[in-house]
Amino acid sequence: MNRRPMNRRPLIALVAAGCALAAFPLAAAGDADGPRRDPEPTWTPGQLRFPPPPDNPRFTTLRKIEARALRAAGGRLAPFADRAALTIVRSTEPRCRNGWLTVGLRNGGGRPVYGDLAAEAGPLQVSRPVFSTYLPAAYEARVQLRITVPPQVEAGGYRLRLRTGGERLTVPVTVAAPGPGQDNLACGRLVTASSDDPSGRFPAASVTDGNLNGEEFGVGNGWNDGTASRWPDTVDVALAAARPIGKVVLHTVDSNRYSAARYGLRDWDVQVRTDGAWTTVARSRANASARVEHTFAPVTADAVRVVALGSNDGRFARIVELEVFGP
Ligand SMILES: [Ca+2]
Repeated sequence: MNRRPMNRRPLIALVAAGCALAAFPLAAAGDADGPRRDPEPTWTPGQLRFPPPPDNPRFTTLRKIEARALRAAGGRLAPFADRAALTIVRSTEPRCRNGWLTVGLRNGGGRPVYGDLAAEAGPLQVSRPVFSTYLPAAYEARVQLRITVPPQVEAGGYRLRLRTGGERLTVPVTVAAPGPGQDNLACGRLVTASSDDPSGRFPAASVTDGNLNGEEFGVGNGWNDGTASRWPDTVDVALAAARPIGKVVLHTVDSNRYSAARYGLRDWDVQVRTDGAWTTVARSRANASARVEHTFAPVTADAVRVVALGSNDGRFARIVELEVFGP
């Protein structure tokens, strides 16, 4: 894996927020995994060759939708979301008051089209108010959407409204006051890593920025160590004070291009610091998932450390977010 995204040929146009038309980068002619030919796009229904995922993390993979979803869409463009409702914990630290879901639009018609998906959740904020894409017949386009709770917004019930053409979809969003063990104690806290990639595109501080979007790995969200194929690597999070903790959640890289099973962190220990001494409280071995939750007997600690021992490609430690919770 080359950690630096490569130049891609423009294939599809996408209008991001602000409706500016942008070139849609696609497959590389080759990368560290071996040479790969660009697909020849033929947009005739039934003959479309599926393009590999774009490298640019701002864009989403197109994939063929199921016959059932086609029928449900009634032969038209329709918005969709990957969950029926969303709950966001109103964390003590404002920057971690956000939730994620996958949304998109489906083309249930018989012809390729350009489609717009509008997303609005006032007074909550959405990371992408407009998602617009070329969409072949019988395809869907997906994008990760972040819903952020502004500081002045209190706990309560809100709604995410999705709209494409005349079709609408509403997703209830509950903003909940943090209950026991729900406040992420790592959010916004100081991070210290054993090494950093010199490019500056994998800042260790992004491990506690509340951003869980693996698609932004390599463009500012997620830590990548700077010592290829050398282990262990460590990343420490200093808590505000000594606190009882009982759960640590590690998010490794997992995106359309860089799957956890191929590039994610595989083996690690979780340590906590009490009175200056580090103790191992949890271990992960042979992991292939994007998210791993460790629960352990409550312990009072003022810092948490991940000792990275191996990744699925054997090259680098990659962590998108580290969350720490009380018991
Ligand atoms: Ca992050």
